[in-house]
Amino acid sequence: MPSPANLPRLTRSVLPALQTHVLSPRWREPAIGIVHLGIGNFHRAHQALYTEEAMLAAGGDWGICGVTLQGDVGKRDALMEQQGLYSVVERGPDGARVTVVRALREVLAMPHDHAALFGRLADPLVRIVSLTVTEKGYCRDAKTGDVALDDPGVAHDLAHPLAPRTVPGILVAALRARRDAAGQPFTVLSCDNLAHNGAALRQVVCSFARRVDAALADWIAAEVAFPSTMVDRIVPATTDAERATVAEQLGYRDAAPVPCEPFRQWVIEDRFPAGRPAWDAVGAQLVDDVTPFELAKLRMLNGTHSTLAYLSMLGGFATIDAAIADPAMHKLIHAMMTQEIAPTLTLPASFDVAGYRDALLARYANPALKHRCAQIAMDGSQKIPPRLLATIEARIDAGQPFARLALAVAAWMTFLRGHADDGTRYEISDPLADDLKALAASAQGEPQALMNALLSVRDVFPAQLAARPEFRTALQGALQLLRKNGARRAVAAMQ
Ligand code: CS2
Repeated sequence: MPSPANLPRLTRSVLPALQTHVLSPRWREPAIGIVHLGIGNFHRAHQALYTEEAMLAAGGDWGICGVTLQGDVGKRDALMEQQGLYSVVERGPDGARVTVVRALREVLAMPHDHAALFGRLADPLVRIVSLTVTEKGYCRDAKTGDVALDDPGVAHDLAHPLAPRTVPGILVAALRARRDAAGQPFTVLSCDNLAHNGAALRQVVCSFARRVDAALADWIAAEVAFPSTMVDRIVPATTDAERATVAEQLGYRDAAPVPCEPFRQWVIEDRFPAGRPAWDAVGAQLVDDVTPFELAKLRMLNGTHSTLAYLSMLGGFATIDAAIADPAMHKLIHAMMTQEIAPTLTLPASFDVAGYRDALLARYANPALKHRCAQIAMDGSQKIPPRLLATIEARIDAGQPFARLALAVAAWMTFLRGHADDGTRYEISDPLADDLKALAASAQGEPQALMNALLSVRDVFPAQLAARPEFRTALQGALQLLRKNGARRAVAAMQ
């Protein structure tokens, strides 16, 4: 197999030689109609692919300008050297399928490319600004849902509204320019794992705007659409395995391929005053209200993903497929979905919950993906509330047990000690890592002290939930179970 380093680079000039690896040979280079904030693997394996298919199905100038907000000029340069091209490496039980994606036309890196970005955002042909910036990218106050004024980036942007670096700062500056030019606003499309993600982003943006210009905030609230979406595709981080697969199948070097599973789903509230790609023509579901779909996914998939991740970081499973292959873990997750999570969902009669559960378990078991538990374990302070705490609150309100959900939260709390049951150390990657690690260390492994210390973190645990005796009792029991038995035996005991 050729080494990728010795192969010519993937560029648009070699596309004619790759016609068996593109969605269709019929391709017209589109003008840019979408700016996407957060040009990570997930966007490139999900929305960008849907958007290329939509253009192939129904035309339209929906080329994508992707933006990295982390100043990742290496990613920008790697993709721009390929003229925006990259490969999606779909890994299923029956092998790998490589598809070269052409919809990405430009990549910018903030803050370096500030002028280019705002030139794009001012262009009336840009009718959608979409986002995958992960939960922490919203700069959201967990207690109020407004913009977090104590966020250093927000403080900078409020002081320098014409040189923004945060999502709310950039969106407000761009929408102000649209209003001042008497232009039509773009639609703001959140594609992150947050409940009611469009409404959540709208509240952050409007509360930021109100601090800058109340009339602008009123205009945004009245004129700008923030549809919510549910996005789903398991997309691990890129490894050399993807670069090797692309080299083998294409005979060209791709510096930024993206691995993913075969499954994908996109449910979108259909509110696009300035128009949208024909996503509905290529499998996306355009609906009036995405809520049932987003809660099912957030709680059944993301909630059990995080459960598997933290129990595995303690119990020594490196990947999701290895964890779900363990009979006790499989039984725990199956029962958690069936008995504790599914009853909290309000779903259409046509929604086959048992089928959804079984499909998730099969997706987790995909041996080709090697989705690392450490990747899913990142940013727990941002993920635990929407994925697990909201479900627990629903169970308490219904007077129903939630021992497995409590074990998941206890596993995250225990994970913050920084080592597995066998002593193997790992890094904690989380916006609140320093505070969380210090609080966990202060408890010195004592379950009640650990619970009291971490329940005091208001950016994670609302005061009302932290005070509920049912929650404290279940959580303390789970912490004691983990401390006494370790993760694997605790899971076995939880059957
Ligand atoms: C995962 C998600 O890393 C994580 O937190 O739970 O990225 C998950 O793979 C996607 O939401 C699946 O659609």
